[in-house]
Amino acid sequence: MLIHKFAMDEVNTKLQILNEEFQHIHQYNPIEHIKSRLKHQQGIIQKLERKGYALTPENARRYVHDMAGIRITCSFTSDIYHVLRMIKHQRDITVVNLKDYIQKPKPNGYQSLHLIVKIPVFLAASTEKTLVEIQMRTVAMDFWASLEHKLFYKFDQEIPHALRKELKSAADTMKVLDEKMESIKCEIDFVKSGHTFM
Ligand code: 0O2
Repeated sequence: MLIHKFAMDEVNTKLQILNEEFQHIHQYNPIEHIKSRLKHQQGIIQKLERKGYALTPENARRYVHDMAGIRITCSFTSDIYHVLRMIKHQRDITVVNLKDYIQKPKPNGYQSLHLIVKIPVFLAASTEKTLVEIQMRTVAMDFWASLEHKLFYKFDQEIPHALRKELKSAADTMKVLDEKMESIKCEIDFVKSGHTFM
């Protein structure tokens, strides 16, 4: 797991640099919080079992791409795509997979942008290209996903139908709220750039 920790630390440092540089230039932080975690052994076993692979270290390396995971929370949806562009510009990072559950939410209402990136970790005697999962969400998406995640485990992975319907309705409200906040931000940016409303 050490190599995944190193890769996660590298990506974390990059994100902090990008956020601070952006703050310095634009007096604004696109990133609200960053959380990171290494997947527990139990989580790795569950993922291999769910995907139907034998429990071997080779299969873990080959099929579990979120051993190192970073979650970025942003205020606005546009910030998520801004951070995505900044990540794509990093010459030593390769985006190997991108799932946009914001453009295309999951049927239960889940929204987030998921990236799997590859980053070289320079060790004393070798360079190891290592995968890190990055999930990006707005504060509202994160609120929804945390609650849904808790209920998923509380109800032993089978959330009752009535609650699922309520969660879907909350996800629709969350989308409307994010769109409203984005439009207020556009109006503020418009005024800050010296324009006035008619
Ligand atoms: P944990 O405990 O968060 O680590 P993959 O397993 O990545 O090969 P999958 O399942 O299609 O393939 O990946 P996807 O859709 O990119 O989702 C991976 C992670 O996104 C999950 O990790 C969750 O963290 C999060 N996620 C995806 N769908 C949902 C959802 O409906 N609700 C919530 N709350 N989170 C979701 P893990 O490993 O499943 O769990």
